[in-house]
Amino acid sequence: MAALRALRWRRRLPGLVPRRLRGTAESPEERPQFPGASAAFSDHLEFIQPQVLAGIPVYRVMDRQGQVLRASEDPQLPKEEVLKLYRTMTLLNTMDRILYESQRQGRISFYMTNYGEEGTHVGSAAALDPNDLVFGQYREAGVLLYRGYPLELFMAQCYGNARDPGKGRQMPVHYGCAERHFVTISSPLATQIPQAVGAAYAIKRADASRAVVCYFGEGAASEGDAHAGFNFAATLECPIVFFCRNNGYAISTPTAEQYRGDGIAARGPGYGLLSIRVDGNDVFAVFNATREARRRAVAENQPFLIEAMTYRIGHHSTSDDSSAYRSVDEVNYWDKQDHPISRLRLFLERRAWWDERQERDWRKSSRKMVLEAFEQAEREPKPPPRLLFSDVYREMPPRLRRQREELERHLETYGEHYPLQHFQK
Ligand SMILES: Cc1ncc(C[n+]2csc(CCOP(=O)(O)OP(=O)(O)O)c2C)c(N)n1
Ligand SMILES: [Mg+2]
Repeated sequence: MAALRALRWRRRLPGLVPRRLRGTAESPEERPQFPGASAAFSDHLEFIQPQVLAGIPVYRVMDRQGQVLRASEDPQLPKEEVLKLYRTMTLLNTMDRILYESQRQGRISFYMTNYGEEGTHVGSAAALDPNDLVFGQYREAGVLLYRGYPLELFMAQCYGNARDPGKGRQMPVHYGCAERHFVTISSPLATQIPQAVGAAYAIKRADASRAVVCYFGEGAASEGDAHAGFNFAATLECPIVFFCRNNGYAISTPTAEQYRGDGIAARGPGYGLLSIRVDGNDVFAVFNATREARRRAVAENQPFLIEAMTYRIGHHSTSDDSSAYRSVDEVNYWDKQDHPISRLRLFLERRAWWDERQERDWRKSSRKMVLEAFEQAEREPKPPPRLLFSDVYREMPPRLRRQREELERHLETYGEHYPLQHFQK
């Protein structure tokens, strides 16, 4: 037993015991021998203050005027890459406006905008390898857009039409794309977190140089699954980047009611995760943090936690009216004075990489692209109703087959009461 304790002691503290501890109450024999902590004894009764980790700084590269604060932090991306960031962020914004409006007009059932969070999506997506596996929550459409997912397929999913890879069986915004390594969104909060860790563990065991990136909101971080995921990732030493979009709200719950600690980054050290807080409205800060976390996650098989501070400018979803719980002034501040798109545009203009005319042309042409995709999605028929029953089991169980036959009989008899002309046979 004594030998075992001595072994543990040596493993935990390689090297020598500091001279000042030798022969004192803190000598190895006197140090705590508990397997669960490596610490010294204390003779002061003192509770650790929750604020001990308060005020984790917000890493940024640019100020609000788009000026790089320290040259060494400039990621020095080539002009074309920075323009790609800008075009993706603005294209996402345009797609959001059109799909939001189309829900208001009753053309699709539901939608969630990404307004104000474009910097977190695009900055992080640009820092990843295209093969890295992404698990999203639901407000990360910009990651998929950056990876080249076509507008037509975003629209097909929201319309649930015959071109939707999910065959119209999911609510809008539940995108997924195997070729682009983007795992299909599912609504129950935080379920993606332990799944992402499992995938990262499998990747580590397969010795592949890939990372997993797992996005979630600060509200989802309160779920038990977040705890399970963080702890498994740390103990199994998985190559994963946890990316928290802290946008100030979980539907109507503001962060002041969501947690009492210093946000999500402060939890990282408790789990043994390397953690950082960044300005999510600074696309370069997001890029730098994600690139470094991703590089080290793969090189060292270590999990990282990034908390990107941002603001949800839109309502939570089309089922929400945020004027019931926040002021117009608050929203206006983020929309007009601290917006990731405006900040990147100011950066571009300082470099003379973009001007008013390019902006006008791009707004016009991108809107046209989105509208064309939108009109095409609307023209497309819906998938055949019988597909409702497929793809769950390799062989359809008898009870599902019976239900499908029942539906078919029902539609034969009462079909005139349904808009079957819009569905494929
Ligand atoms: C397990 C579970 N509980 C509750 C909900 C309902 N719900 C959907 S989104 C949401 C808020 C999530 O907030 P956050 O994680 O901060 O993400 P954000 O919407 O701000 O991007 C809630 C409570 C859900 N989908 N799943
Ligand atoms: Mg949130």
